[in-house]
Amino acid sequence: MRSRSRRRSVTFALLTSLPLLLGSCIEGSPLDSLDPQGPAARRIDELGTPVFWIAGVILAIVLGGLAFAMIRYRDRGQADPRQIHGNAKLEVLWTAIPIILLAGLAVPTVQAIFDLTECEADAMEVDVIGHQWWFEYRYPEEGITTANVMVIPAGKQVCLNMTSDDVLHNYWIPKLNGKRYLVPGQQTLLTLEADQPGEYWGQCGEFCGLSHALMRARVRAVDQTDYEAWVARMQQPATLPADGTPAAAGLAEFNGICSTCHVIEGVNQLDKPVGPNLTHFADPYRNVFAGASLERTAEHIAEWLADPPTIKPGSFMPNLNLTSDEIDALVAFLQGLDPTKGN
Ligand code: HEC
Ligand SMILES: [Cu+2]
Repeated sequence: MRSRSRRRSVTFALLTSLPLLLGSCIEGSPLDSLDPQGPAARRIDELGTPVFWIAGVILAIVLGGLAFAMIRYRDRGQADPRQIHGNAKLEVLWTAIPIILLAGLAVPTVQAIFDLTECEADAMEVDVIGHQWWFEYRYPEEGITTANVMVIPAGKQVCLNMTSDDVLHNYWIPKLNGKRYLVPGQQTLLTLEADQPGEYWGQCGEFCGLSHALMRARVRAVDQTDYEAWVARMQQPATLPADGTPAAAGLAEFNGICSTCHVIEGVNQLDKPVGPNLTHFADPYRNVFAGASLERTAEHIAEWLADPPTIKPGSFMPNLNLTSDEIDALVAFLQGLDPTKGN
């Protein structure tokens, strides 16, 4: 009985640690925090790597000593060795070494923590607002409001002023920086800078309710000229459909049902919109939606409109019982909200 239950717990331990072990072999995963792609993430990595090696050497020494003692002095029926108590020299030594090590590590760590909370004077600003379960981005100087995908120029520091509209959230783009809380009623600060143009994935880092796992984020870094072109088109009002097209029927639906929660500039205004700003929903850079959990394809938009809470449990966009004709018209309308197509 005893040995069977022991065997079972060993199997259990092996099986549960196997995925963890294999997970660490994944190459090129988008949320890899050991693959820094910007100065802030690199700063953290440069701190973590030496600590890892120091801790690794200590682990090897301690486990090696333990294994040696277990084998060399195992019970072979020999007589008890001489009993001793305490050794002042050794105890001072193994208290002093960890103190010196920890104090030595604390200096660069505290330094990095303070450096990472500072924005450069010429940094660009973006306000990040957390909502259950999506991130909103506002560019105060440019007058832009968008959601899910934050567009930034590569090679430039972006200073994020962050807060939350409801509960605690946590903004985390592992390849660009560590994570920081979004706190209701408070401002917190984080910097982002990407060395190269590219797509950087993120994830809300604080359990914030039912659809926390589907509260993701994208940062898209682009060349300065592409960034300026994006800003210019985002500052335009929405691209609206021509009369008589299927998309025009979608615009009518929007005005009837959706305009109480969503804003489309050039169509409606709200004091406090509940849902994401949809003005340029189909901009080529805004390739994901619903908390960056879905690719922006016609099929996904149709599934979303049919019943948001089945896709994101607890979603504050209710099932609006739309007919399939209404959904088709709305998909055409939403996919037409592309500022690169012009009015
Ligand atoms: C009661 C408020 C409410 C109404 C009414 C509403 N929505 Fe939403 N909508 C939301 C909220 C909240 C979200 C964010 C959901 C999430 O990501 O968790 C959302 C998300 C969306 C998104 C995804 C946007 C993005 O970029 O992530 C689309 C598209 C959308 N709604 C379209 C519509 C359309 C079309 C209608 C009308 C048929 C509509 N909504 C009606 C509240 C509403
Ligand atoms: Cu969250």
